[in-house]
Amino acid sequence: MVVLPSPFTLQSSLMETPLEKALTTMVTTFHKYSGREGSKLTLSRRELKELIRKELCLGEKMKETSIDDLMKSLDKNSDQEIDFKEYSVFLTTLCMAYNDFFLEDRK
Ligand SMILES: [Ca+2]
Repeated sequence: MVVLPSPFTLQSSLMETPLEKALTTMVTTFHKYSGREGSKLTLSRRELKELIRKELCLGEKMKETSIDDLMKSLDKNSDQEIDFKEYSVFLTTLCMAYNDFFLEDRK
């Protein structure tokens, strides 16, 4: 396993780069919603729905059934909660989609 320095030890000496800001946003956005009800370290269906609706443009267009389907596909251990690892798979999927749009755009 690769051992990385803690971002908090680096923070004092350096300005955050855009990529580091993006990482911070990905982490803090999770915790902004995960702390609302139940376990503070996981997203319930309601918390996931809020996050998608408020933080992603596509969320406004998503139907309840689509959110249910998304929840089911992300909830790998079927505990009805989205933990950080499951959330990071969701972000990776979004990231890949953004990359596809980016590549499509450059054609
Ligand atoms: Ca889960």
